[in-house]
Amino acid sequence: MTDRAHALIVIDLQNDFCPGGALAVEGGNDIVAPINALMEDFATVILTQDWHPAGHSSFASSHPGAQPMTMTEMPYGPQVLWPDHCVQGSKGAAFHPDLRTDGDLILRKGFNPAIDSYSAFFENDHATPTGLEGYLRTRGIERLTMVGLALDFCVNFSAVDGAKLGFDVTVRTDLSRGIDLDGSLRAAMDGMRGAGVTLT
Ligand code: VGL
Ligand code: ZN
Repeated sequence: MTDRAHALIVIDLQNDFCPGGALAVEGGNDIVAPINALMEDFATVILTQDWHPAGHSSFASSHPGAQPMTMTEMPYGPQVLWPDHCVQGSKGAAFHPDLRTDGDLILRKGFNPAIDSYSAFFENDHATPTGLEGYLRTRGIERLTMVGLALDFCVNFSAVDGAKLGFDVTVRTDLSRGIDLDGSLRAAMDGMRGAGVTLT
């Protein structure tokens, strides 16, 4: 029997995060087929899509002289400056062509020009909600399994926020891949564990 209170959240499985993309995560392609298969086991499937306007404040190109993969200080705190990626409507922002996209909800995030949004629940100010919490609660969903890209950024922040909000969160690390910027993967695993996320 499918557990109606348990949703699968597939994070940012988009061309720009896969090999050949602007912010490619090693092995990103390998998780597409098994994630498609996993969808069969869930009554509710949600996909998130990183969805930035051109010139987004998280792009190094928007900060004169800044190099990608360096840090800056934003009004809401420290922020990694990324290569331009997942620009709204671009091929890079599209889902991996082999990914099943017939899920229940596609949640776009990162569209606010001034704030990045790693988490599916809150923008990077940790205060502006995306509305996902309300969607899940009004549908009676209590348990979340998360998979996708990148394990140390959007999967990590989504999992920790979900756990903080009281959802029972499992991250399938075998169906996720990380960027690993300056030890970010290790820190993310420790942070998720500390927040009560189950890592498998
Ligand atoms: C992501 C960096 C920038 C992610 C999104 O999906 O993990 N990482 N934007
Ligand atoms: Zn992004």
